[in-house]
Amino acid sequence: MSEPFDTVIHSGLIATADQQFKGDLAIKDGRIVAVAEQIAGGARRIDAGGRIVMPGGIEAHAHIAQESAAGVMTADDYYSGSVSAAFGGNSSFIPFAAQHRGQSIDEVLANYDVRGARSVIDYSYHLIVSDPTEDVLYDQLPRAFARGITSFKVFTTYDLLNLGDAGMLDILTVAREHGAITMVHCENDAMVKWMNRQLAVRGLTAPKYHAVSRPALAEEEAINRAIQLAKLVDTPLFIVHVSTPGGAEIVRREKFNGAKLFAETCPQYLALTREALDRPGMEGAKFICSPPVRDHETQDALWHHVAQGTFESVSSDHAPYRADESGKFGAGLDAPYPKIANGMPGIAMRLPYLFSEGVVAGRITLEQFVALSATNAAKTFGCTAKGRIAPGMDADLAIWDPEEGWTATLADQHDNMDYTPFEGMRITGKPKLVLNRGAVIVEEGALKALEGQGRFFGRAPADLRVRKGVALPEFDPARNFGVELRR
Ligand code: DUC
Ligand code: ZN
Ligand code: ZN
Repeated sequence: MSEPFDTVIHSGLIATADQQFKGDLAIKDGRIVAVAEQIAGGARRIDAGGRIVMPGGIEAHAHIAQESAAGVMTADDYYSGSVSAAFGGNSSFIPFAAQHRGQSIDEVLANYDVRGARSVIDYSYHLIVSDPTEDVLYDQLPRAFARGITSFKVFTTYDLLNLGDAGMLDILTVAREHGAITMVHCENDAMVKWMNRQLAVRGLTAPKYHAVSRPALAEEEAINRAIQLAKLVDTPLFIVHVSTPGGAEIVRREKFNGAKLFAETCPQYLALTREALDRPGMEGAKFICSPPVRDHETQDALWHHVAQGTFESVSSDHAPYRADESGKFGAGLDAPYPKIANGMPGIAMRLPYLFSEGVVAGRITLEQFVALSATNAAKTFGCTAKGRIAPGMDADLAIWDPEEGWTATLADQHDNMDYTPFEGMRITGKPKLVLNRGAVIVEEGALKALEGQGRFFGRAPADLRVRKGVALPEFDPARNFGVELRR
């Protein structure tokens, strides 16, 4: 009789978002086909040796082979970015495909399809929409959606990206018609510009003033506004990179009240403070990201929200700009902070950091770690074959040694960067074996995958089963004008 399984992973502690149990799992043709206490056979048998077997991470926020609005290209392309992600325990990722003003969505996606073809792990895209013309809204976005690109990101700030409230309502309405989820970067543009002017006239332009220029209030105001706009249109919203307790509190309250709302925070807001921006010379520029990293009270409060379920995911927001003229310092080695590229790398550190400071430090459970790493992102972004360990799912898996202690260095990142903001951090726990659709892609610190081995995956609408929405009386036909919400 021919061997029914390609691979059996045995003697592991299988961890899902709901439970952990000792068991085996079997893989055939890239999919999980059995999960049981003991499974015999398998053309290849992998001994997990009691280590954790969990879904491979799904990185839902990364900037890969992406030009910023100012024209600066990220240091990582889909090869280096996906390799770095894989070393960090991820089996798939969803970077952004960014529209710049004047570009059609079809042109954007054609460009990213060429870039994405180099990935070693499975990938999809969130679209960034910066130029919502009639054609984009009613012809191109629906076409992208039909391809399984079911998430559109917008901004409330940056002159070349900010759509304004009315533009955002237009996108939200199109998203509603098609079942897409709108992601939003929330900072009050006028507050940031006003702060920039206050600092500039006083000559305060060193990196540390970046953190001063973007107050918590600016984020909180914009989060609240974006949520109210999405409630008006009654459509799902995802708040990216929440960096403030006030913002997280608004998210928690609105979710509790039923809004179709999802959110993430990122390791940098849990791990770093604005003191990092005050390092000597221009070192602080390495820690410039928006919204900015803040203070210890913020870290404690955000960890509390992570543990209490305010956030679906902890995402890296990997935005790799090297600390040279190709990245951070395109405007000069002593550029004022508003001209320094925004963002920091971290795709390989997201899961080790979250495991170490979350699970090992006792802040979250192993099940929460799985949910925050993969399962919730799969539900939110419609990755229907990923993020869970169950028969029929893609065999996207990571085997973790929960005890290995190590110190983070640039070499561990396997990216194209010249620094890691996590340099020197002590970490407990490491992904030892990572699989994507049954193929081993990283094993004991060695890359096993080939360039281009990853596949594009289309996605479904968000899982809204526990997000019913908030019915507005203005759109209740029985009470008002029989008005049905349309574009
Ligand atoms: N927003 C992001 O999501 N990433 C990098 C910079 C930014 O402003
Ligand atoms: Zn952003
Ligand atoms: Zn980002």
